[in-house]
Amino acid sequence: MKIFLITILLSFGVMAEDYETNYEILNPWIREVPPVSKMSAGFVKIKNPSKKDVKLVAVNSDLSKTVELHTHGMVDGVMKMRKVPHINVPAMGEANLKPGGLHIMFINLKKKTIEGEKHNLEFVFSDGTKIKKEAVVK
Ligand SMILES: [Cu+2]
Repeated sequence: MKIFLITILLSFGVMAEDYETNYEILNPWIREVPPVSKMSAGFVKIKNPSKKDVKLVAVNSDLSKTVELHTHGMVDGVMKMRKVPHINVPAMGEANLKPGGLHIMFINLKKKTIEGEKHNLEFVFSDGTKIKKEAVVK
């Protein structure tokens, strides 16, 4: 009986640890743009409950030909976007992609963005984790 209980506790321990490496993709959304627009942006909050820092290295989507990770910054007094190689998601912390800051850039849209429609996004992390999540157009 004792051994049986220990076995159960051990397997719970393993499950808890597995769960901790699951990154949370919260409220992903894509900005609705006029049909003539070739670009749109996406936003999301990513939580990292694990004890290791991780990087968001890519987002895959069939919404556009190219998907990049971008940030905003001042260049000669003008707010400009620029591509970043990855976005850090600190251990026990989060990355917040929001208008005016870090964002997902959809370049050369293949589809129209229509409010309420959903598009599949795949978030790729530096440790090889891939998470699929639907993002809604707003
Ligand atoms: Cu951008």
